[in-house]
Amino acid sequence: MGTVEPQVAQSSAVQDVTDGFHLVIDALKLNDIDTIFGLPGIPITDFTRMAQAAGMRVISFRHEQNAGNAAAIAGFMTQKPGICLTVSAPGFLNGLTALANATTNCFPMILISGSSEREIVDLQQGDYEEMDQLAIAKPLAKAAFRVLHAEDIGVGIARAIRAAVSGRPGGVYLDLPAKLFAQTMDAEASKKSLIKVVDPAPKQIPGTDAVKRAVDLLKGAKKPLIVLGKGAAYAQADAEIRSFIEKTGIPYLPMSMAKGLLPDTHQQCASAARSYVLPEADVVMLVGARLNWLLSHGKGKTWGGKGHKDWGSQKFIQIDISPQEMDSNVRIDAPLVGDIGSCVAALLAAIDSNAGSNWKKPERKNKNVAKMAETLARDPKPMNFHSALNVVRDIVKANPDAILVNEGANALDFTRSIVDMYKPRKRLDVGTWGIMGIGMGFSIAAAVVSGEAVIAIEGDSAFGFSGMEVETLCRYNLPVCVVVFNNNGVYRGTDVNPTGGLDVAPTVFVKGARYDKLMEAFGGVGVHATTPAELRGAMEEAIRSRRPTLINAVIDEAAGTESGRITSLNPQSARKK
Ligand code: ADP
Ligand code: TZD
Repeated sequence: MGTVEPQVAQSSAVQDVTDGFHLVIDALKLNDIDTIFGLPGIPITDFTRMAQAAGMRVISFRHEQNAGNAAAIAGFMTQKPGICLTVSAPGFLNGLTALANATTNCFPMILISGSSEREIVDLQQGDYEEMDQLAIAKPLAKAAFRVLHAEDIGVGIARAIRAAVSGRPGGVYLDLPAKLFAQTMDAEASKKSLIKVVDPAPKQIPGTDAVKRAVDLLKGAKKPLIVLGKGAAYAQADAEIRSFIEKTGIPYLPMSMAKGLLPDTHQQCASAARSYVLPEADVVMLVGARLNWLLSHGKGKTWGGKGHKDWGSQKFIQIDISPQEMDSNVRIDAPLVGDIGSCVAALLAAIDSNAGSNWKKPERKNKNVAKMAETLARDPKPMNFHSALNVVRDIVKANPDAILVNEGANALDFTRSIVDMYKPRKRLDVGTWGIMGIGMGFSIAAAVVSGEAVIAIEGDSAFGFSGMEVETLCRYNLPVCVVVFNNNGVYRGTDVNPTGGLDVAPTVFVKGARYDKLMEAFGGVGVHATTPAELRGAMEEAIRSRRPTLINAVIDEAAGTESGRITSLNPQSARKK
């Protein structure tokens, strides 16, 4: 007994004090954040251990950019900010690309980086991994904060959460200096200092005049069209959006990550007649989609304008939570500022007519669908994008809950147009920047957050940016089936060095590479597939077994085109040859 008593006394004394490590963990948990994507090292290694000990899911990556991409897409899928945790300077910089990409795509995430000693950093005296991270993050993030004192951790986390998810979501940087983690604080006082954020993303109700303006425009329209963007997918107003579209009968075009918000096979889906409906429409309602390059800035030939800068004759209604988005490219005749759920509900209550009935029967669409079916049915040797994607299309149809991650150029464009999606937020891809490298980070987060099977369709170049994370897939035994469309290079594998020198052309990789062996190296399943039948068998088995799988799908190296669908964005010199 004599030896026990002092121990009890000692531990109760320790319990009265907490530290920065535990306060950050408590603040996150208090706000229902249960997962951290990161990579350990000074000064956050113990933090990762303590977070795991406290019951959080800590997913460790091989490179911070992939952890950051995981956090960003977790934010998109759940409306809670995804957390990425890194070490100072180089780890922070590795995570920063993902943070900037999240901000660009309106995904809520928080990049938490440990940082070196302020006194030394600010005097530039050469500390270990010295960098003024806050200053560097600011222009690339929606908001950036630093916490210097343990008693401010509660406020710091609360501000970061609000900044990430309220209004237009985005990436937030939170700088936590090494010394902060070690600071101690009275446990009772520390509890009171934490904040559980109430209503982090408040509804924004549109004005009644703005709703009327939009309804009037729609009622007067002869050929209205709805464009659904990834903001509409993010908003999780799936039922309201579907009701509005079906009640009005208006055809709709889903942007890439809005595919599946309504099934792509829906009779009002105009994807297969995109080049027909955009110039034909007289009123276009944008729902969570920006008129950026992906929509040709709302003008030019795509929209029926004569020259590439000429406006078509459409009038625009735009639903967006960001008032500054309006008029960014062309005039917005009826801006509807608010959250998509509230805006669509208001429109639904105000509209009675079947505004979409003036469109002709969808002959164009049916013709294009028939043409595509013919192309998909061919069985060329070697396999090309179409014959391989015919398989993927069937597998996704049979497994509509599976999440499809997609990157590459041709591998991206063909997958987007060939593979139908059936449910909301099931397609995750390169987004607004067309960034390569999201593949494994998105796949890991999608599997961790949803528990569903993930299918990643990857160009061989695209895969290389995050390929080392197949070890992470194996380590956490995630149900991810990676399909590498291997055509021996960037876009294709047929370029030659014009000098006849020994170096291959800049776009060409090692011929006949076996990406499947990479997965086998870590205990996952690797398959080498040269025919659609082999690909089908391997994908079916991967979905069934839920084991991490990588299928090296050999694609005709001549099949791809330069930059896929966006060849025209490559600058062409005006110099006469
Ligand atoms: P896409 O690339 O699919 O066309 P964008 O990323 O360009 O989509 O556009 C998404 C838009 O959605 C952004 O302008 C953003 O402000 C908006 N947005 C995001 N969440 C909401 C929301 N809950 N309510 C209204 N607008 C939203
Ligand atoms: N670096 C980053 C970060 N993002 C990019 N988008 C690029 C480079 C340029 N790029 C593209 O836009 S697509 C692509 C690159 C390198 C790869 C295309 O080759 P792939 O796909 O093998 O992934 P396909 O199917 O062969 O076209």
